[in-house]
Amino acid sequence: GGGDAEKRGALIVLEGLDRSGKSSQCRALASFLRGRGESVEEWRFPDRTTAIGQMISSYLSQASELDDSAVHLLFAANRWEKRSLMESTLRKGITLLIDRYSYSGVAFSAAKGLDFQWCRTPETGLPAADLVLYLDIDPEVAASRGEYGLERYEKVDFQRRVATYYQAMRDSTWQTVDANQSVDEVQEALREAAVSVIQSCKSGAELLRLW
Ligand code: FDM
Ligand code: MG
Repeated sequence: GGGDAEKRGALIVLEGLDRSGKSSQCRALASFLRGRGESVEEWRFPDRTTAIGQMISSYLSQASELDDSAVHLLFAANRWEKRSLMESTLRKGITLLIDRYSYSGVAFSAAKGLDFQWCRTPETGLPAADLVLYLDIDPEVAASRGEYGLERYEKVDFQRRVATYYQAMRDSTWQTVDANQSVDEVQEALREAAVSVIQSCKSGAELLRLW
């Protein structure tokens, strides 16, 4: 244990169904943490800015078709192409707040009928989240939110299947927050969990790998 590990940032992931409020909660959580003097970067997957991300984005907006397994591997490759930047950022003491990660990768592809274990394999070796904040929302409530249904996976029956695969991946790093509550109540729950995991990463908690 050198000095670097003692000061590393935390890898915090927000997960949940489409329209569960992840993006706005991420933004609010980042500014809260910055207000406490933490260094924080907000990331999201898919990262649509890279060449791989553009293929994914075109697929999601239904402008192109791709084989289910091929697109699964593209989502994973989109994380691998960010792996070294993720690790060096954390080592600088910067906390990463990431909107979706490997858990989305597995849950959405498994919900299409791909084998759950096969889906996990290309994620193996990526940095594991120190904390997964799962925003638990009723798919019907999510569907009633603005602009739902524009992208490929935004259908209630599909999202219900996604939720069952998310449940299958829960481990000790997960905290489930009831996202049917008000925006402020959800934020309150996220803040507590985030502050505490940032502290344990500063005190030397090791960065683990999936899975
Ligand atoms: N999604 C996201 C996947 O299917 N696999 C993945 O690895 C990731 C990160 O892409 F429906 C799905 C989840 C969602 C869609 O995500 C776009 P955003 O958060 O709405 O951009
Ligand atoms: Mg979406």
